[in-house]
Amino acid sequence: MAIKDLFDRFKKGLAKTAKLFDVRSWFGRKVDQDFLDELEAKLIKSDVGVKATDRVIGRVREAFADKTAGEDLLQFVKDEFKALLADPRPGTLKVAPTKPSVYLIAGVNGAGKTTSIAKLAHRLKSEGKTVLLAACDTFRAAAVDQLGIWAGRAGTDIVRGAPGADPASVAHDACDRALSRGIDVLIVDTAGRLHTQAHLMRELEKVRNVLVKKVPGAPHEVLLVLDATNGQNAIRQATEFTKSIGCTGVILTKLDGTAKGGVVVAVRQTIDLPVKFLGVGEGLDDLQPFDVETFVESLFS
Ligand SMILES: Nc1nc2c(ncn2[C@@H]2O[C@H](COP(=O)(O)OP(=O)(O)OP(=O)(O)O)[C@@H](O)[C@H]2O)c(=O)[nH]1
Ligand SMILES: [Mg+2]
Repeated sequence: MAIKDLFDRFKKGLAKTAKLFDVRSWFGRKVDQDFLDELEAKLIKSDVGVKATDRVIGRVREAFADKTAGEDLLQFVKDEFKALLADPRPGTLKVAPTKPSVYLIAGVNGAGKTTSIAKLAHRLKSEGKTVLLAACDTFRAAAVDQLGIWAGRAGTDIVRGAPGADPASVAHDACDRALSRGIDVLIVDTAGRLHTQAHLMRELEKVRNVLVKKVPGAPHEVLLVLDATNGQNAIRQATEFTKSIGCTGVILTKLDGTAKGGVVVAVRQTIDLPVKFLGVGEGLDDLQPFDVETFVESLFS
């Protein structure tokens, strides 16, 4: 995708948070206590988190107290955000040396797991890769159907079990099929669950163990899907999920529906997981690889 398209999609997806920040309204104002209080309230509201907010406000006060807000202040705040988001780890998904690469997807109910899988499958297919989906959310028949419909749209194969089947057995069959057909990427969908539901967390560990046993080095990514509209609650979920299944990255969804786009900063600052993708809409093309530069520019556009 061209850089401009990428920027436009981010901009559209982050419009609500950008509107909250409303940088044009800063210009020409004196950087006094009122100004700093307002900026602080906006940062908190965007769910950047208290620590990051304190840092940005402190630094702005130091550098701009009693000056007039303009382009230089905006640039300063953008640079602060870029520093808060900087991550030396690659934003791309790990690719296994031998096929298939296996990605396990987890998260609470309704976070956007199945939709994100469809988008990811679509993206990987457009890169020329073969993709297989495993419908390990056997809890509801409708969940399997939903993934089936998405698989159809994205043009990928799907392995499904009977309703109520053991998710681990579906994972087992999916690994067999991916291995025998030389599939590039296997993506495993799971039922939504709360970290407090011990039996469901054990079920997830069981699925994970099957992947470990069946495919060398798998799962190559354990992606936690977080709903950005949950703001700070999403951070709590991430901490707990990481404890039990060892997540390797985050997909943050529904940024288009919220002014809490700052939660990306909170994810980076409070849980030590790289943000890999952002969901910015319900269409197949609405999953964007996370890029600090584009993200920050869109947030303050
Ligand atoms: N606006 C918007 N909606 C999204 C995005 N991602 C997912 N959704 C919507 O969120 C709802 C739930 O998405 P699912 O993909 O079914 O969520 P899930 O995590 O698989 O849900 P369970 O399997 O029930 O736990 C659907 O209506 C999606 O269309 C996004 O990035 N933006
Ligand atoms: Mg689902």
